[in-house]
Amino acid sequence: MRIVYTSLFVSLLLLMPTASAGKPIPIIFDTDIGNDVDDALALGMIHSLQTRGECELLAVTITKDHDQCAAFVDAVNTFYGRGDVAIGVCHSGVTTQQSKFTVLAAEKSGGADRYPHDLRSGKQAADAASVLRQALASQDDGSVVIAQVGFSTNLADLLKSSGDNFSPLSGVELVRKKVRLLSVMAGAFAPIKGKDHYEYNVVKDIPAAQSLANNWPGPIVYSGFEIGLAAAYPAASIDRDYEYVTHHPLKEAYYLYSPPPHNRPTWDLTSVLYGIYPEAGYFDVSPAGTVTVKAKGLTVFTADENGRHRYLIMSDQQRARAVEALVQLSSQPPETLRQLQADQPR
Ligand SMILES: [Ca+2]
Ligand SMILES: [Ca+2]
Repeated sequence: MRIVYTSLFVSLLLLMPTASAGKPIPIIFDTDIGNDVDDALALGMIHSLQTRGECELLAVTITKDHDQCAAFVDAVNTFYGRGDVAIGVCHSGVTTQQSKFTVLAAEKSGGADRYPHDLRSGKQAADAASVLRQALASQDDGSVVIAQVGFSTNLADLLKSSGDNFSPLSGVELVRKKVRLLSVMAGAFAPIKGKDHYEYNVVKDIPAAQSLANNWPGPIVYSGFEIGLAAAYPAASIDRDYEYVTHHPLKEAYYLYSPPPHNRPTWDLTSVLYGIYPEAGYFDVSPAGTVTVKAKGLTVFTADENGRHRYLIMSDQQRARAVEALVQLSSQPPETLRQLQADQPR
């Protein structure tokens, strides 16, 4: 019996690598949540990773300029038992249209919120740059990972910021001091169907993407469009793996955005996976270099041993392993499962 237990334990250890020895990685999630559903799955992954002791979600900052996004994020965080995570918003005018799925924040079941939350609107949330500064200032030097999976608007604003109540440091100095790694979903580093690809997260705010590439003082690893495209989320999982509650915000968001049998690319999920497990071999990285964001939003990589940028590379073998990890992490039940099952109106 002991042998069986031990081998099970060992295979569980092999299944998911551990991050750093001991301390959970402090992570900030910067997202255009609402524009596509991969942001929602990526947020679910972060909660599962926190449940596993691998990370601690410090804040979620939003680059889609619509008031319902913050309410939706608070609803998802509350679903996972972490409704007090700081949420910051932008006033950028970038992608102001109604999302297909953040409407879930306003959905009722049995006369109450289907997904309880107390942040009712982005109007009640703080400015993202301020939330970022507070989160960074609170952490140990060289410790924080940021996953940026939308536009670079908020991080460009952070770089422009000056000293405040949270820290006397400028934005650039605060980043230099506190951030370990910036894991970004943006750009494209391989042709798509034989052509240059002008990637959405860059194109929607080109000046911010340029500012990030030019002025971010630390390492950036880009997950290009081609990575998430090649590692689609198996839609069968949406119908199979989220049935532990009557209403699941990730499953319902997926259905509202583009329902099964559509296998949605895992763009944003790949940046979270790399951000927490950079050494685990889910991906390879390019040699060091510099990403230049051209006037129309094309991303061009130039190798340079002193460069601060790299981009992800994925083999077929790595893809199978990455997709398995992304499915396991996105669909893992929350710690609050029993309470959710008791609370949800049938
Ligand atoms: Ca809340
Ligand atoms: Ca996104």
